[in-house]
Amino acid sequence: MTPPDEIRDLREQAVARATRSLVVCPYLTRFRPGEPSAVRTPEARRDEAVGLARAIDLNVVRADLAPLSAIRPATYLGKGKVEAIAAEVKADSIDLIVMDCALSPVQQRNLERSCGCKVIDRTGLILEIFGRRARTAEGALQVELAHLAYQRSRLVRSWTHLERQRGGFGFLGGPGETQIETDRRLIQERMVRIERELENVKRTRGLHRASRGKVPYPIVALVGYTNAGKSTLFNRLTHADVTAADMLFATLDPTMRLIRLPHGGSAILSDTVGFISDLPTMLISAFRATLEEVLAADVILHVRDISHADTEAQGRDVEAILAELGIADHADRVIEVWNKIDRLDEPARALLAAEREKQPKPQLAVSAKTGEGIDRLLAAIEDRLARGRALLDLKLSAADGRGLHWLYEHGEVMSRRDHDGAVYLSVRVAADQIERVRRRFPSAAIAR
Ligand SMILES: Nc1nc2c(ncn2[C@@H]2O[C@H](COP(=O)(O)OP(=O)(O)OP(=O)(O)O)[C@@H](O)[C@H]2O)c(=O)[nH]1
Ligand SMILES: [Mg+2]
Repeated sequence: MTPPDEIRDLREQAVARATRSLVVCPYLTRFRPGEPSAVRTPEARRDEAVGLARAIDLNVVRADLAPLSAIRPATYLGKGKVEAIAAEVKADSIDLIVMDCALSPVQQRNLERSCGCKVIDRTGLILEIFGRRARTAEGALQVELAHLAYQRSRLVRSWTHLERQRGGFGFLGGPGETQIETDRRLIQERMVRIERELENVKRTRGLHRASRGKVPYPIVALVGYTNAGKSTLFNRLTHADVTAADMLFATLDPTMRLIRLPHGGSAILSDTVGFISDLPTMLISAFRATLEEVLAADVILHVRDISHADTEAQGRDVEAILAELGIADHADRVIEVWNKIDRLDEPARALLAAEREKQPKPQLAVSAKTGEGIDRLLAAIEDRLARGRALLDLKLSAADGRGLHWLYEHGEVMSRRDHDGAVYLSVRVAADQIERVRRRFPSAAIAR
């Protein structure tokens, strides 16, 4: 992190900590079948909303549930509830209300008027978090694009300005941030310019990848609900030191590292942004390019916090987002990683084992924290990568240094025996390399 970033972070943190916030979680009391979030309890949703508010250091003074029989077009909440909140705002000197729902611009403005303080909705909050976390030029551009799309959808007086800044959109106010009215045309122009810039960034990155393409490592991608333990697992597998924190959306920008597989092969592991229920669609589309690239991986590890009360709902939310990104057709590439088993006691583990028996999908239970199950996970990754590849048995002269070198470069040497001036190898190669190997080493025979 560069020093100016650090200063900005500290400033934003200080402003946020001084922002007395009220989290309000409206939920419909009528059950709506087919709604994925319906499986969560209102309390669980409230805890998550508080986690989101804390992710940008807001001082959460209270968190209220707001049961509703119907959504009011003007204020979202009913009149009585709005009055009660207005009284709370006064009594507790609240500066900001976080509404854990999607508000229309009119609802937002009306609530602000009635309650006498700023109001943001779930989308606004998530955008703010993403803005804070973006560290790369690409991440910042994608977040800005998403934010502009959000603004365009409202076109009301906004607290943001069109000056480019890394992220912090300044809904909390702060020095140097002016409130200006923006119009559709300005936003549109800015969006077009950002899209062009993103193209450039992508092209440069594409070049990097092209040079990396000479080393044909398979890609293994981590995906999962925010806070599931992706970065912790990334660190465990790569011996790296990526930020892992008990914080929603700790990671935003993709990170890649080489991992070693049990038989000496290598793969590139990528860590990326986590998902959440009701992830704003503008964020999905802004991050689509990055996500799609990550998800073009050979193996996708869907990391789940199996110790979380909402683990099922979280798993389903992630699957829904993957489906939206077109991954559903490639379900055979996905391995579920049931993480945090160290948090389960014996009876819970027994239940989990029984549950795993019933699962049609491949899954492995691990603890990224203690390392339990990690060897099995690596073996499973290796096994999955081996599909579509062949194991060849070869005999080379020990003097054929170049041939040996070529095999180590292009294949995965599973075993080697040196005997009487000859080298016996079992080498795993990609399907499209088999013919090449056979031409070069006519003795090569498919072992399995
Ligand atoms: N007990 C236990 N805690 C874990 C385990 N794996 C991760 N955690 C904790 O869970 C929290 C979230 O971990 P991260 O690795 O940051 O999660 P993430 O999926 O990268 O989260 P985002 O980047 O926010 O999407 C941290 O406090 C970790 O220490 C585990 O196996 N066991
Ligand atoms: Mg992370």
